[in-house]
Amino acid sequence: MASDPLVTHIYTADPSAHVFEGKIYVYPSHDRETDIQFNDNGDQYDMADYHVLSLSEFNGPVTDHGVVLKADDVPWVSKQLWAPDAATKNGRYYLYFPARDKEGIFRIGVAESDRPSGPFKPDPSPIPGSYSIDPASFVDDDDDGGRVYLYFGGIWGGQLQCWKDNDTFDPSMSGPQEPKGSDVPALSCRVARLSDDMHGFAEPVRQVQVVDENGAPLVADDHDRRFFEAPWMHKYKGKYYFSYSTGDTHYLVYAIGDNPYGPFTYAGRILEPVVGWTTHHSIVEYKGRWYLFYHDCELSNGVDHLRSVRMREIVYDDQGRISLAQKQ
Ligand code: FUB
Repeated sequence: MASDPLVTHIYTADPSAHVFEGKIYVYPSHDRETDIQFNDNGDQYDMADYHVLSLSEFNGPVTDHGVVLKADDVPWVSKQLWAPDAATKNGRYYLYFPARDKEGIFRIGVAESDRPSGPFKPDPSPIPGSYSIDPASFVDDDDDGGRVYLYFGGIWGGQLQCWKDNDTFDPSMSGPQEPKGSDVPALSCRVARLSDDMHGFAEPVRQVQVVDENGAPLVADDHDRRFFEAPWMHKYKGKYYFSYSTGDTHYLVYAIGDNPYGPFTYAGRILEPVVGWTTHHSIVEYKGRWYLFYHDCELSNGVDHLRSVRMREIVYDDQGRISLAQKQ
């Protein structure tokens, strides 16, 4: 049971939803028509700008705030504005976005605005030490006064497999290459706390580990459960929920931990495969209910790079397990 697309006048994907100023703001990718053939490198996802959407109620009217940032306005970008996210601090708003730099390497940039609907002014260079794709911000309501973290990473076209020790890039590992073998640990999402000015990392980038019910790290061959791309972090009843896409098996899954760095114990699936190759999501609480934002390709009749963002309610059971609400 899919909801209606949030908007149908443009294609949108990779929704990052947050509650800002009493409304839900959604920061999606803006998919566009292209004649680039589908490949494992993701060249067909050739997006050139971002829009921001907002809404005040589940299944209510959605406002498109128009173009808030263009690739042409970012000095370091060559192409492919992929999945963005946003965060706020001290009344300022920050858009985090991945794109290929002039060497074809995915980096993560930041752009700033005085309002959640943009427009956003980009920094002239990507975040130092950033790489790969799919940034997801998380503001922790902890005792330390709201530390902000940025999760990121994606394998295959997202180039995570090309990076060793945060600073060595091996372009020969582009495409669908990842470690193989029954006991080789899976590649993992990255995380770093953001600096107070929100424009850089405050610490070295770390790996996020997902373990099974016995505490063993998930292995690379465990395609049904291992991290592929599209990380998201949210907190529910004091626990940290790390969720992500399994990529080539097309699930949205989650794992639970006791702090923002993990380890996180694999806990199950949130969403079964949708129409289209990619699946990407966010989870947000709004007016006491919880919502999943995701995308599929139903509106484009299955064209993988023309996706539409949708929204569904989720619920938690007594053990904190997530499922889709029966009544939507
Ligand atoms: O939209 C381009 C890429 O497709 C995203 O970065 C991935 O998460 C996948 O949704």
